Amino acid sequence: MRLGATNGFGPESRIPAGNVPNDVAVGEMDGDGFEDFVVSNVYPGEVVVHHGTGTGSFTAGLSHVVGRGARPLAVGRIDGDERDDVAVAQTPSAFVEGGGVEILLAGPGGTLGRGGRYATGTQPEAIAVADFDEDGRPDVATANLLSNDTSVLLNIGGGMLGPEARLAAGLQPIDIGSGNVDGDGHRDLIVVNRGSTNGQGPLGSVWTFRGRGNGTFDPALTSDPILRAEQLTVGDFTGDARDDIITSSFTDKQYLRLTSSPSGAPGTPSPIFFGRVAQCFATGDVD
Ligand SMILES: [Ca+2]
Ligand SMILES: [Ca+2]
Ligand SMILES: [Ca+2]
Ligand SMILES: [Ca+2]
Repeated sequence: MRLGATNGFGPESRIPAGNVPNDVAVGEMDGDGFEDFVVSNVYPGEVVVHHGTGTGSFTAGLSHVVGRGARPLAVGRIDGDERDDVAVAQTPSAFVEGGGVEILLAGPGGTLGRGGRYATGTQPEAIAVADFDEDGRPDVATANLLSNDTSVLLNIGGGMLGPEARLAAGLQPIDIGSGNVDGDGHRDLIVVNRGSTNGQGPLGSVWTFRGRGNGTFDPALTSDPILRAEQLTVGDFTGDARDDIITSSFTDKQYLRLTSSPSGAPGTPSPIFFGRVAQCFATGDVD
């Protein structure tokens, strides 16, 4: 971890994680006003909370074991109180064949307690939390690598999710995000699929699903092919109030920007940076 300083970042400090850390998210887990963070560890399948002290240091991790294969996670106020909760995708799963999502509800002091477990498509590889039906309660969506679809699970209140709805999302969807790609105020879903990795099928592409504001989505608008797409991040990079997409082409070793059109369709992938291996990244206000 590096703390932001006046001119860049301070020195690195390392915080021990568990065995095979997979994902990390920042949230406010205990309601004390200081940001905390959570880490998922694939083995033994746990989510670990580190509480911020407000001075840039964090408490030793509080582990909550969820079972094998805790992988992508996201945070949000699932049960509507002042503490962020965790949605963590698991695969393979002890509770459902293929994959699923477990909700961990933050209690007083930021300890995690078990919420519900919900089936998703096979091997949920990425997870997003956003309010798709505009009822003020955050909902959950996953990108399911091996069932070639996305699962949308709407929050039904009381910290619980309803059953999944599936949307076909191309061959091997690998990352998912949410934003407003058409500027209409409704949350949209954005999925990147990597396509065939053995040359026997289609290339990858970015798919945008325009949200209707009620938890359902229009049929996907798809981008031009991308060689071995891997990750995406969503943000308004052009200042036109429509969210755009940056993804990476693992094979071409480059980042691509897709500028959203007024219809919400992903634009033509255009290179913005060449690196050695473009696989994993994020954007933010770094200055
Ligand atoms: Ca806190
Ligand atoms: Ca909560
Ligand atoms: Ca909702
Ligand atoms: Ca929209």
